[in-house]
Amino acid sequence: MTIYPKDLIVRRFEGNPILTKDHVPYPVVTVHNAAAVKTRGEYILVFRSHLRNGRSILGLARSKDGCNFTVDPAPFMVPAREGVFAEYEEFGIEDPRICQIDNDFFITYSAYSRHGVRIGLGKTSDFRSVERVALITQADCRNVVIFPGKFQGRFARLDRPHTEIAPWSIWISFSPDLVHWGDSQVIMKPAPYHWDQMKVGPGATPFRTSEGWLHIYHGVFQTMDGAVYRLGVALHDLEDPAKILGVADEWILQPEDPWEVTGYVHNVVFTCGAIPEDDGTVKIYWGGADTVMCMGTAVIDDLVGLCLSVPRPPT
Ligand code: BMA
Repeated sequence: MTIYPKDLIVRRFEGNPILTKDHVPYPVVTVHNAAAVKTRGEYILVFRSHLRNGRSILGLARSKDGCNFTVDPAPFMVPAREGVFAEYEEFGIEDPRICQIDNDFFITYSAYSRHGVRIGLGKTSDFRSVERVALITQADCRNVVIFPGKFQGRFARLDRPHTEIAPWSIWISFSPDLVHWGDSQVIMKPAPYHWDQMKVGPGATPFRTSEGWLHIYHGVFQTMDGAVYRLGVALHDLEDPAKILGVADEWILQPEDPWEVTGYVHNVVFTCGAIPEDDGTVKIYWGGADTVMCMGTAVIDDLVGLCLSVPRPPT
């Protein structure tokens, strides 16, 4: 078994946290759980912020280097005020993910209302305005990440339904058009007496490597001091993403910095976005304690190696 020195897998950026509420030119109390994408030389984060009423909206920040971000003057998305979306976004919108398909960027986000939580699908081509496409789950489902590719003519997504009789697990579903989804099956479950034993959920949008689709997910462990959110990695088959080639036994990131250990919710690192670079590294973005945004880099081959050389069973 390989023993990695502290922080060798994910190297935290020395300028963390990269975004806080002080960077936001409108009133918010948190900046966290950002989707991330790189397009035309620009890094974009679509982040979640709590308002002072406890409900969330989405803001947008831009950067030339992936580390130093400037927040747009106005929020990117606020809960819809009319139509079907208004009814299902009444309590706020949270935890976005971005998937690029051709020249369009599809944003999945959690829509909260008195009916539960379901997932909305938005679409933008320029990150200036966003069009709502559809609500793509029933209640109660969260953490939808869409693969940026097609599999035998169909799109694929990972998601995480809630159920009372089994620990919350990662499922996969397929769609011809991004709106209608089916053929659902569970593919990854928490491992008993393991760092992710309480629940697992999709994290960053998966990205292609030579060995498979790399998915950075979150896992939760319940302690006497509350839940601890950490990040792990799983590798999915390139042709059939329902097939998991390996899930790393060890987490790749846990709350350690003061702004990850203490905040709006203690002991949380939670990712909604990672950007693979041409030099073989990946920039991973995560929310710290549901309060700030942080960034770190990892070598993609190291993450793939963890999945394949020290795996735990996926289910
Ligand atoms: C999850 C989601 C995330 C949050 C995490 C830790 O259930 O609500 O948005 O970051 O809990 O509080």
